[in-house]
Amino acid sequence: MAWSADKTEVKSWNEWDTLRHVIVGRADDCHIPPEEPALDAKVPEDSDMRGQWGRRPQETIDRANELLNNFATMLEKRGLRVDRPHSIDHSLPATTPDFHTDSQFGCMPPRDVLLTVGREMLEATMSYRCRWFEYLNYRPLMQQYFNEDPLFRHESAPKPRLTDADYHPDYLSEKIGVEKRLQWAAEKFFVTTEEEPLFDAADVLRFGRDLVVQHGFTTNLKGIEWLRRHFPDHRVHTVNFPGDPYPIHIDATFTPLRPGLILNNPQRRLPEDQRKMFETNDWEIVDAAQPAHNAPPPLCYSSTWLSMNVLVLDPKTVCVEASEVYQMEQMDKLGMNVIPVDLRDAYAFGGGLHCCTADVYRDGDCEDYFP
Ligand code: DAV
Repeated sequence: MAWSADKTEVKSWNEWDTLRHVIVGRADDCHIPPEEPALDAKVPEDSDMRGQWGRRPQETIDRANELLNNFATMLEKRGLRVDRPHSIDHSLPATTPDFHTDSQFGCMPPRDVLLTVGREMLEATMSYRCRWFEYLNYRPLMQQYFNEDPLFRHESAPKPRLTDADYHPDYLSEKIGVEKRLQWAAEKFFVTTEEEPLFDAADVLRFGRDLVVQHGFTTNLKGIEWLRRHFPDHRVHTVNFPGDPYPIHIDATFTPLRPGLILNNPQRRLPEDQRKMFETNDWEIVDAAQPAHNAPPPLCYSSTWLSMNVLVLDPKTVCVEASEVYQMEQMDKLGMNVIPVDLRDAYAFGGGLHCCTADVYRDGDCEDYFP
């Protein structure tokens, strides 16, 4: 049955079928959280974020909200339904019997927290203490979907304890240096241990029957095993991108655009031994274009490769950040219609166009692309 704007239905099996209903994050009350193990490991040693924490400056929050609101309005004008989270108070500390941190993170980006697989939305465990309660920003929407869609499955992965046993202390010593980090990443020695299942939703890409999951700082092997047991009808594949010294989230590294075509970050190429399922099914993996910028904007956790963090609206249409001229040009050559979206001043809040959204409904069903 065709999608209708008057009826809430949760369903999305992949990253590219026609998007009808989406969540767009908000920058409200976003904080730079205090130091904690897994977050520290992600912040480069020369970053302007070292040693800073507290509420983000109001003018940056206002500017990011302006861009996110414009993005939401543009999507609505194209006929999509757009929902927004309800910000909790992120200045409050997060305390459990196992840990304490003095502030939280924000209600950006939703892609990190919510994983939509078919008729289910799954709240990820998360692996940063400051993000432990982040799902609360989305609970009003989850309740609404639960009330309005009789087939919606609202799930939450087991909350992790996040004691010190979850983190390798080696990663926390100052000035490890990029070379050492690259070596550790190649050896699959990450900041998180295998104490308990951990994953962020943004480490997972959905290809119908297949889920491709990055093993890195924010997702450990137990987290991937948990996903495998949780989705018994799926094949779950573990991937690594050894060229990334700060491996969190797959969506600035590996970007499917449509069946048969994936962009791969040329500094973080998928190793040969992990390409088989794509190659034997005639999927093309092409190097993404270079980012247009030499450095991320101020107070930003992410790398310049947010250039390839795009939102696919349908297999022929893609939203690309408006300053990413090389990425837009490449999309055009690949036969995509490009919608430029101004978002760079919101990057600091946790990412680009894919990050700042979460799927609620895409057309299409669960297909087997790798038979
Ligand atoms: O390249 O810094 C950013 C991913 C955000 N979800 C990077 C990864």
